[in-house]
Parts: sequence; C-alpha cells; structure tokens
Amino acid sequence: MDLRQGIGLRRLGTTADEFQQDLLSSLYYRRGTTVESASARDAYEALALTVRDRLADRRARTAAAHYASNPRWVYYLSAEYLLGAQLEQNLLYSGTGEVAAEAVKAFGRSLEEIEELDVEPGLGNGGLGRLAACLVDSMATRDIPAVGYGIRYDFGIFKQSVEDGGQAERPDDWAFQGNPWEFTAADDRQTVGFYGHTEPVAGSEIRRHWVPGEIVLGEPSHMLVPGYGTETVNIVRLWRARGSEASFDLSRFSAGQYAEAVQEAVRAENISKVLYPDDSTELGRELRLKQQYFLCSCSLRDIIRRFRLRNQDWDDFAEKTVVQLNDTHPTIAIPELMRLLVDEYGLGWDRAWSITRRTFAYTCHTLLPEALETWPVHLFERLLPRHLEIIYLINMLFLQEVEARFPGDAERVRRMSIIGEGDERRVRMAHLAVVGTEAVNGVAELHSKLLRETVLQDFADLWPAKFQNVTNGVSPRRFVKLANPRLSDLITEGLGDDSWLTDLEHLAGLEPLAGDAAFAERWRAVKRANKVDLGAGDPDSLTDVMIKRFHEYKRQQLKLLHVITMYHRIRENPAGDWVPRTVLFAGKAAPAYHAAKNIIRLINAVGATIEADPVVSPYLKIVFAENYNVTLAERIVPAADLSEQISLAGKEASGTGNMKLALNGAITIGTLDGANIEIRARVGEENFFLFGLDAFQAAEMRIGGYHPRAHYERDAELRAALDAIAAGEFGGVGREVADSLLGWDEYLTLADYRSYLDAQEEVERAWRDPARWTRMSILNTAHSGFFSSDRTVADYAARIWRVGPVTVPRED
Ligand code: H53
Repeated sequence: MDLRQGIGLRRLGTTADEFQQDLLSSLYYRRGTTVESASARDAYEALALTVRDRLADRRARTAAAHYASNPRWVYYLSAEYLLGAQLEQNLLYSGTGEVAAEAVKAFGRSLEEIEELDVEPGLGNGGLGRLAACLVDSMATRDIPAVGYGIRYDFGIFKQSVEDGGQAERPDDWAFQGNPWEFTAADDRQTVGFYGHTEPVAGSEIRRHWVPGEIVLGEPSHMLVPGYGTETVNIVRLWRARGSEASFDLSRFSAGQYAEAVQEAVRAENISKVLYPDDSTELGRELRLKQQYFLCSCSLRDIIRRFRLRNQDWDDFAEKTVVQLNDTHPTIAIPELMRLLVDEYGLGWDRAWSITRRTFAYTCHTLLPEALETWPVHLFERLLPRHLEIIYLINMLFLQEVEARFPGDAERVRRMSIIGEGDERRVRMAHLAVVGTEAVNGVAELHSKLLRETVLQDFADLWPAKFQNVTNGVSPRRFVKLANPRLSDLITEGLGDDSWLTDLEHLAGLEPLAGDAAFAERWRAVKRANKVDLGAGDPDSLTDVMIKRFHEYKRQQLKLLHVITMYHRIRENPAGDWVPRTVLFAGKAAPAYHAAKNIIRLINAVGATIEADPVVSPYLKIVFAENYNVTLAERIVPAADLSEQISLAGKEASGTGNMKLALNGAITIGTLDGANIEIRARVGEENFFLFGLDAFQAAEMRIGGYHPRAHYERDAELRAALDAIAAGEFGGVGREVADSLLGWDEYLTLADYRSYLDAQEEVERAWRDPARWTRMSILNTAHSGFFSSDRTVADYAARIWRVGPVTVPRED
C-alpha cells in the first residue's frame, strides 16, 4: 500500500541535493527563517525535523503494517528512559548521516557543531533507565510491535557539577528550548483520578464505584524509535500531567487571588514535574506513588484503546497483549487493570484476574532490600482507595492458595502476604508483582538465582516455572558504532562486513586476529586516539575507569583506598618503576545520599592532593568527570583500558556498563557479581582480573560476625590509607568515611581490599606487556557478542513474551 496515494505526498529524497532541499524547506516553513539569518539553533531544529520526517515516513508504514496484521503487542512500562542524544542516532538509523553532513554546509556549520545542540533527555537515573532505552531500540531492530510507556518529566536527572570539592546539583530543564524529536497527541489524552472514596454498585457484590477527589489529565507525546537495518519505527509514549479545565478557578482569579486560582492546576502538573533522583533506593514519597499510578493508568487506557481498534472480545486481550513491568515501579498497573475490567467494563472477578495475570510479566532489577518498594497502607487508602480494596481481595485469594498448598504453615503465609504486618502495615509491591504476573525474571544468571533462593524463595517454591533469567544487554549501535567509530571501522574491516551490528556474535570472528601483530597495532592506535579525544590524561597512561552511580555497594571507596595506597607507595619510593595511571571517576550521587556525596568529596580531595604532589603526579592522576550521562559515557567508554566492576558480590543485579566497556576492549577488574560472571565466562578467565569474596562467602562473612577492624589491624597499607583519610589529610569528611568503614563496613570493603590490590598488581604486569594486553583487549571485544540487547530482546520474545516480528514493507 502506498500511503501517500490519495493525499498527494511526494516521496522524501535520498540524494544530497534532495536532502538539502528538504532541509531548506524545514528552515523556511517550519522554523520561519532563512539561511542568511539562521541561528545555530535554527540549523539544528531544521536538521532534526528533516531527519525526523524520514523516520515519520517509516513510522506511518509501520503503523499500517501493524494495523493490518493485528499482532500480539509488547508494552514496556518504565518510570525511566535514558534515551541518549537523538540526532546522531537518527542520522545513523535513517542512513542520512552523509547527505546531512553535506547539506548542512549551506549553513556554514559542521555537523559536529550542530550536534552539540542536541540535548539528551535525561529521563532516568542509571542502569534501569538506560536498559529500557536499549530494549526499545532492539525491539524495533527485531521488528517486534512494541510501545514503550513512560513519564515525560519536565525536569530530568539533575545536572551535576563539582563546587568547592563536592557535588552540586542544578535542575535539568532539558526541553527548555523545545524538543524537535517529539510529537504531542492531545487527542489521546487520558483522565486519571486520585483520592476520594468508593461506593457500592447496585446489584453487584464485586463492582465498586470510585469517586475520585482529584482529577488530572495525562497528555501523551511520543518519540520515534527506529530499528537499525529494518523499516520498523516504534514509539516511546511519554505522559505529561496537566490540570483539567476545572482546575483553574476563575472566580478566585477574578477576586485577585492569583496563586490560589491556579493552585490545583499546579498540583496536578507537579506529578510529571521532576524525576526522583534515587537509583536503587526508594524514598516512599506520596508524589512518587502518584507518578507511578499516573503512568500506569494513562498507559493501560491507551493499551485498551489500541486493543479495541481491532478486537472486541476481552478473552483475546491477554493473547494480544503483554505488559512488561520494569521493576516494581509500575506494579500498580495490576490492580488498575483489575479495576478497569471489573468496575468499568463489568467483567467478573475470575475472568478479569485470569486476563490480568496472563497479561503482565515482571522484571526485578535488584536484591537490595531498600530498593524493594513498599507503601504504607494508610497512604494507599487515601490516595487510591479502590486499588487497596482490590489488593486486599487479590491477597486474600492468593493466601488461600498458599494455605491450600502448605496447610498449617502460618509463618509462610505471613512471609508471602502482599500486606506486610509490622509496626506499620505496608503494601509489598514486589509480592504483588509476582502474584499478578505470568513470568518473573532477574537480569543476570547470579541475580536470578539469588532471587529464587533468597528474596523470592517462597514464591519460587510455589511457582517454580514462573521464574526465569534474562541477562541484560546493550545496544551495539549506540555503544560501539556511534560511540566508537574508529573501532567500528576496524572491526568491520577485520570481519569483512558490518553484519555484527545486528548480529553481535559475529564479533567472535575477531578471535584469529588477536594474534595478528599488525591488527593489534591498529587496535592499540584506535584506543590511543580515543584517549586523545577524551583528553582526560596522558594517552599513554593506563586509563582506569569507574563510571556509574555513586553507591556504597558499588564500592567507589574501595577504588579510592587503592589510589591512596598507590599514592603512599610512590611517595615512599619515587624511583620505582611505576605504571602511569589515569583514574577516571564519573557518576552522580542521589542528592540526599550523604555517604555517597562524602565519597565524591573525598575523591576530589585526593585528586587535588596528588595533582599538587610533584613526586606522585607524573604517575597518578585522578579525573572526576562531571555530569555523567549517556553522552559522556559514549566518550569515556571507547577510551577505557580498565573497567572497574568492583561491587560486593551479591549486590549488583547485573550491571550494563561492564558490558559496554568489555565490548569496547576494556579489560574488567571485578568481583563475581551480576553479569561480571557471565562476562568472565565468555571472555575467558585469563582475560579478566578477578578478585574478592563471592556472593556466598560474602553472605557467610556478614552472618558470621564481620570485624572490619581486624583487617585494619592486620594490613599495614590498609591502615595507612585509612589513617590518612581519618586524620583529615583529604578534608574533613574523611573522618566520617573512615568511621563508617571501620565501624560497620556494610559492603565488606576492607575484607576485599588486599585481594583487590593483588589483582591490580596483576593488571600492571599485563599492562607492561603491550602485546599481551592488546590480545586480552581484542578477545574481550570478540567474546562479548552475547551482551547485545538484541539477544536480550530475542530471549524475552521467545521465553516470556511469546511474540514474533511483523515485517514492515520497504517503500518501492
Ligand atoms: O538496573 C540495571 C542493573 C543494575 C541495577 C539497576 C537498577 C536501577 O538502575 C534502578 C533500580 C533498580 O532496582 C535497579 O542496579 O545492576 O544492571 C538494569 O537491570
């Protein structure tokens, strides 16, 4: 079908001339300006619109193909998306990079200059948000009919800078100048209720009528998500909260009460005002639950609307729909679907429950108790009274099932209940998520195993078949092709074609080249050139990177103890044969996470001390790169030699930075945690620097009475490092950091110190032998093909979603 027939649209051109004509049209008709007076912003917007048009074209064909085939859909519900900058990716995915570079010459500007204006939407915190972005990329690349639903926060993750040696935060008004990648669709607005009370419905035992006390509008906009090497363009649909018309109080305004007149609208709009800046920890604020419900209610109504475009029978709903819950954040979707089906569409409870359970699947991303969300019952009662009633009923029926399976096991019933009975009764969202879904998965093998054996053990006993593992992955387009063009070209040359971009296991073809001296030389040259571009330190030094959120379990403090020990060693023996290192840290700490901010402060202070030290500074340099985000990751990852993945075993669910770095030829120094284990198994033990306790040993040590002080007493170098910190040699916060490590050391930092230092010596031995190091680096890339998010999506599609591709026809 030619969609343009009948509406008389012309085809968009593909030559440089045609592209340039379209670019100029965008400038004239959509920016309302001319080449002569075009600002850099005009040039950027005109280019973005011109590229977007090409994708919109494919989007129209995708929508038509999807409509025609009425397929089974994947709906990905996520409170976070870290999509990264859009322009460069969309140029690549639309194949217009070269013609665009030519065309923008009309503005007298280079493409690189224009790309500088492309702001990344920072609508997420860290791993979980970036994973969502990689998965939507891969779903489109694999032609899976999918929509990603999320929240369009006005303010994304805060901008970080270092002021007076510590983290400072500024708001991220990312769309202040507009966002050319986004389409708003006011017609698909939804209405969401909060608060209020419920009333019986005449003639029904089960149905209730909810009378909300507050009404908020959800206005959607969407961004295009093109697949690579295919025609599919899916969307991410983001909801923004708006006050309803009734929320503006004209009579108050007329009476001169201007603030009061708009207060209700302001309250409504606050729901999507700002992203909560906590990664892997939950603060349990009312506004956060409001955000979650807002996302779920808008998205489910949209999903139902879409379902009803082609289907009538509710019994087909679960056949046509799978809703993937990204962590517990969107779990309120389970009682919301029940409410919609029972109260609004009049289905019986059992039928609705059967549909609901078969519709949802849940991905758990953590083992940290503080990340497993629970909400006070009294908060639910006030904010979502009908949902609490539904949760009670779900729980009652569920506990009957448990009781029937394990008669008389009251303790088990108490443990498994969706309602936790402590000092304060709380709704346990992870339990609700397991009960209300068809499949539950962890994000790396170890993580899935620990979920089954610890946190969710009772549930795995009850429903063993429900529990699965799907190891995370990353997009090779963004994190190799776009981030590291030099390496991509070398890989393509080495393999003979670029089919690795959509089938990353092809990288294994590099293995024979690991022993080829000429290839190795070029490999080294790529890494060096990337380091020069990054400009973080001497490109001939070992570039040692630790880039991730700041959290005590990730153990930036362990890295710091290593650096301080190196500082001491070099001072004591300035004539030693030291391996020059640049240690690069980047990452944000949650603004309220005092201990993590102390560590940032300490890192900066140690860095300044070393820099001022003429003896040590030729060998050791600390760089703290501010405002870590996707764009910065794309610059650092290609330049890294050594990848620090040093969390306490059993704490990092997976990690995905570890994958990006290994794919770019960095060698990992790491514990047996998360996906490190799978990386090591693939790249080979000899190409991975292992240290530390394993998850079992760590748990035993914690239980068996751990004494951090014993390590301090025993190890003179550790003692020296901690003493220097505690004495305030690097500033006043040192005392607090040292006290926490010596007093309790929640994450067994001191227990792993010596083993970590030994592994770092092995790193230096390898580094001194460039042929060995380069071989290890090539083999890391060659054997990391498994860690493509295309593979992750294929796993979900086959084992959890049971969906197939829909091919979108090319334009002929
Ligand atoms: O999710 C990543 C994992 C990583 C894990 C992270 C994560 C968040 O970013 C936020 C909340 C949460 O529960 C987990 O910490 O290990 O790689 C993607 O799965």
